Amino acid sequence: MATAVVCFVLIALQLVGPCGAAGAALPLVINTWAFRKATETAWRTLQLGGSELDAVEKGCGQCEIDQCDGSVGYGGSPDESGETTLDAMIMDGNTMEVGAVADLKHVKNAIGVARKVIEHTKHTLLVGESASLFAVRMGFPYEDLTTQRSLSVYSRWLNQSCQPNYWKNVVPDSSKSCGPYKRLEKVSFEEETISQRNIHNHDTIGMVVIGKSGTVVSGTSTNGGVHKIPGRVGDSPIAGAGSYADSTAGGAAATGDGDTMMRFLPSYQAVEYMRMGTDPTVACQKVISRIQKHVPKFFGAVICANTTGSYGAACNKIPGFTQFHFMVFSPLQSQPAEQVVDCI
Ligand code: SD4
Repeated sequence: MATAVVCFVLIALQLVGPCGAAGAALPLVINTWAFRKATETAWRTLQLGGSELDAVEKGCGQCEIDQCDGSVGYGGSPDESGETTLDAMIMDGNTMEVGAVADLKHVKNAIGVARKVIEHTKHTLLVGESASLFAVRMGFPYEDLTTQRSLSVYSRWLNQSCQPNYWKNVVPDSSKSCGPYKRLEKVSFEEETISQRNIHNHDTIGMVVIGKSGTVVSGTSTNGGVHKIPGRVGDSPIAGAGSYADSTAGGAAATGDGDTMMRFLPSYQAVEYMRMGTDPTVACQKVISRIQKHVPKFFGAVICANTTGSYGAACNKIPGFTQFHFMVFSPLQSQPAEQVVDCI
C-alpha cells in the first residue's frame, strides 16, 4: 500500500513511469523471486560502501543462509543419493571475469567460493569434490549439507518408487521404479511433461546489481533440481545461461528449468538485446519467446536491467505458473519492492 502511494506521488511529480514497469535510477538491485532479505542485504552492502561484487555476493549469500524456498543453500533438493549439492556463479561486468562452482559438496557458501575462484585462480569454473577442496583451502568450513528436511524429502521420494526422476530410455522403467538403471537399446523420443519439472522445486536466486557509475555485476546460487542425477549441473553456474553481466550493456539472470534454459544462453542473449537498445522488458520477453518456440512448456523466467537502471522481467506461461515475482531496490524506493509480471 505504502509503495502504491509512493508510486502515485512519483508519477504525479512525473519522476517515474508506471510503477511496476521499468524504473530508471542507480544504484539498482534486482533479483529473482520474492527473496526480500537478499535484496535488502545487497542494498545495505552498497550503502555501507561495498562494491557491486560485494553486494551480489552478500545478497545471494543471504539466501544461502536463509535456505530461500529450500531451493538455495544447504538442506534442499537432495539428489538421487540424498545429497545436497550447490551451483553458483558471480560475474564482474567491468572485467568480464567469472567465478563459478558446480556440484559443490559439503560447503554452504557457494557464491563465496565462486568469488574466490575469481580472486585466487585463473580459472572460471570448478566442480565437485575438487571444488570443495579448493573451498577448504580458501578457508570455508567443510560441513554436512543434509538436514532433517532434506532427509525426509529423500525418504518420501524413495517410498514413492523414486518418482519423479530424470531418467529416460532405461530399464527398469524409470516412470515406475527406482534404479539402478541400465540403458534400453531401443530409444524412444517422448515429449517431456511439465509435471516432471515441478515449478515448486525450482527457485534459484539470480541477482543483478548496477552501481551508481554503471558497473554491472550478476550472480546466482541454487541447489539445483530435486532428485537430480548425481553429477548434474544446471544453468545457474554457467556464464550467459544462469546470469551475465557487461558494464557496457546490462545484466540478466535466469531461473527455472536449467536443463532446458542452459541450451539457449538466455542471460547472454538478453544482454545482447539490451546492447542493441532493446528495452529490458522486451529483451527478457524475446529470450523467453525463443525458448518457447522449441520447448513450449518449459518452466522459466528471466530478469533484465540495463546500465541506466531500467529493468524488466518475463516468464513462460504454463499451468500453475502464470506470474513471476521479483524484487527491486533503487533510490526511487525506501524499501525493497516486490514486483510481478504476467507470463507470456
Ligand atoms: C537449475 N535453474 O539448476 C536452476 C534451478 C532454478 O529456479 O532456477 N530454480 O536448473
